[in-house]
Amino acid sequence: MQSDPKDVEIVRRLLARRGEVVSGEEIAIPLGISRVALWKRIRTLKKSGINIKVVPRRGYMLDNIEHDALLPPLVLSELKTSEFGRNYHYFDVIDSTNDYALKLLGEKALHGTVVVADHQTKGRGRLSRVWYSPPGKNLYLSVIVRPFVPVSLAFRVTMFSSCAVCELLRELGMNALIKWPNDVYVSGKKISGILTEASVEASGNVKFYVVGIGINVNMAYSDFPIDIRDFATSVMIEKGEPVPRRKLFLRLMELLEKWYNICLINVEEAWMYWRRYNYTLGKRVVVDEKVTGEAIGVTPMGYLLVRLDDGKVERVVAGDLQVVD
Ligand code: BT5
Repeated sequence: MQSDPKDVEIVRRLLARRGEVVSGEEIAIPLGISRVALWKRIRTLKKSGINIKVVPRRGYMLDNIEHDALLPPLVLSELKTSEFGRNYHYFDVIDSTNDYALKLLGEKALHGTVVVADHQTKGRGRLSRVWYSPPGKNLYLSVIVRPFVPVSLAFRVTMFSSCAVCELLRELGMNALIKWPNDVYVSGKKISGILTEASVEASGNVKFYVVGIGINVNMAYSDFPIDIRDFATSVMIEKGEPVPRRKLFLRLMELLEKWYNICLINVEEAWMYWRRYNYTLGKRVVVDEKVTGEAIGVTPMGYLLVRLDDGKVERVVAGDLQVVD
């Protein structure tokens, strides 16, 4: 589901005077549409789930807004970014937002296009692992970004996104930390996972990147499957109360845009943030149950440097990492 700019404007005008009755003329005239056309649009917006009240002979009113709804007119009427999220594709249910972005939108899509779903039936992690994606609780989104680095530096795409997620959660008062290569952790548990995928031409040039981000927002402990319950957390668990999902999404768009631009202009600043709020560096780690030692750094390509117990330094390209102390 996408949104017509006029629908977005209708919602914006009602939101600006939230709780007040706004007459049909006050909306229809500036939009250059008739009152009947306005009524038809309002009817469609209501059907899509936006709770606009019709007050006979007086006009329309929006007061009780669902804070978790991610419907396009609600999101777009409040979005403050210049590129990220401006092109917004929303689904109540989809297999995987990354699959849709890679296969169906692909190179036709503008930079910053976002695919969002309330529920994923085949949410994926790396190596086709499952990303648990129940409805109504969390954020699942994929952002399409222009290739600003070659595929060898794709880690920077994961890096700018993890800086954005980390800052988002830190703004909420959580001690969020970035775990190499693609997770954000709070209280030693996974709260967010990022899956960066590139569409590459035969020549090796990147056509576009898709950054898939899953953030656990309003899941309770018992909502998680038993096997990950003790290793995963959510914003609600950490804060002790539910948080409005749309507000979180809107701020995430701003922070993604901010960190993308930082990466373009001064990647060292992004590295500094990434290192400062890192969960991995300086810790004793085990990667893929094979490499054990101290994580001492990350190369510009995103490889983890591990100092083994015999003093040799091993470069780890990818893998599953456990922090052991
Ligand atoms: C990731 O993979 O952490 C990347 C997850 C990316 C998900 C987003 S959602 C939007 C977009 N569309 C998609 O289809 N995917 C992206 P990985 O590092 O492989 O971690 C996967 C592992 O995390 C699983 O094997 C579980 O152990 C654990 N896990 C699964 N669901 C989880 C959840 N909701 N919260 C915390 N941990 C989870």
